[in-house]
Amino acid sequence: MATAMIWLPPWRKVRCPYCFSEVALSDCDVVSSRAGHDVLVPARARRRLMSRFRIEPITGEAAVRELASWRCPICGNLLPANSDRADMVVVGLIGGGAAGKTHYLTSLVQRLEGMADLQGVGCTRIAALNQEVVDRYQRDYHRVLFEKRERIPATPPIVAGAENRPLIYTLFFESRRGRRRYREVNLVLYDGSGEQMVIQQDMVEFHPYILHASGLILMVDPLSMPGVARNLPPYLRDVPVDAYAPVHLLQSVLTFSGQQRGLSSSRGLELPLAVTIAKSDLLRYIPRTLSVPTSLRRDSSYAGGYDPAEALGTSQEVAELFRRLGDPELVALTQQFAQRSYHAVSATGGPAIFVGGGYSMVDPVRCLDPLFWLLWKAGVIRGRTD
Ligand SMILES: Nc1nc2c(ncn2[C@@H]2O[C@H](COP(=O)(O)OP(=O)(O)OP(=O)(O)O)[C@@H](O)[C@H]2O)c(=O)[nH]1
Ligand SMILES: [Mg+2]
Repeated sequence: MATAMIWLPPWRKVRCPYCFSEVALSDCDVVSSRAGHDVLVPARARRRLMSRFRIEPITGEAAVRELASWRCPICGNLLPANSDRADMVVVGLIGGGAAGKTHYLTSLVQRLEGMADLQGVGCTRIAALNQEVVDRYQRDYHRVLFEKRERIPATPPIVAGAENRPLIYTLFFESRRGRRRYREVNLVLYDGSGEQMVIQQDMVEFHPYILHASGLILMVDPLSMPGVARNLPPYLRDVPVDAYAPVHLLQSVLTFSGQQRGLSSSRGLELPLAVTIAKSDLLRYIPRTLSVPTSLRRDSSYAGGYDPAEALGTSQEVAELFRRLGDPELVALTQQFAQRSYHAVSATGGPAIFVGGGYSMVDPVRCLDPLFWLLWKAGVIRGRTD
């Protein structure tokens, strides 16, 4: 099946994007993605000493015909077929129920697929990991919000025996490093039921991505910000919110991540946190005296590259707003994250219309800001001035 060998350093392991175990590719069967997952090259056939250091890339006609890939020996899921060469960035969306995570994810992917912003930061192509990801994004996200212009239903909790499936996209960057022409980055986007993730035991069992993410995007519902909620007209306050959910979540992240890394929870965590005010369109309905910067209404563009100074300026504006109008306990908790940034996004551009509950138009604002900050932090994209 293979046309060439790749030498891998013996210590090189890849992380499974589903169970987050570290596995050596030499321990993984190469299997077909077709139903039944026939084993094409068993791991044991490669268990001779040298084969631990030489990995056959999955190439060739048979590999394409079978959509061959490595199978994680721990959870049985198929690893991305580019696992021998790609970097992985796991972005975890967190937030309480109805905070706006799923609508945000929908608008984020739609904007990434538009390519103009990705090209601006040096990415030449984006590709969904497989047909399942294409179909699932189209069916559960894009069609509902952008074609039918309806609200996406709440994300169901994961039940025992099931697992949370991320959306995975490969970003291709032109590279002059080494012999490869492209650098590949697997962007793993995780969402989950907010109601479930605030229960500590369920978070650890069903949403392990929260503790294995390269960075987190915390979606904060403006209705959970006291200074916003009390100033909004009642018809926009029709949804009950668990205002304490983000506090609970960050407390859990700090405790468990600290424990995982062997730190005392009082030390700032290095995990990047993008604190993101969701549904920023609602901020238009609060009195002008609360002085929400109008710049937050304008969409951002990265077609000319990523400007860290500009991103920092916007973050400082949002941080100030967050301190003024947000829950003081949450504000203080976010400050425990040594690497943090503040953002305000609108996935829809406006509230759903009263009659029918759908959207007259969907016009997202600033959805790329939190993700591009995380990608910049992870070293995936360069700033214009870096
Ligand atoms: N005004 C406004 N409403 C939004 C926006 N995004 C989401 N909503 C509304 O907020 C509600 C909840 O949004 P979701 O994206 O489903 O929230 P979630 O965080 O995924 O919730 P769970 O799946 O229950 O965890 C929906 O009724 C949306 O219509 C936005 O950008 N602006
Ligand atoms: Mg959801």
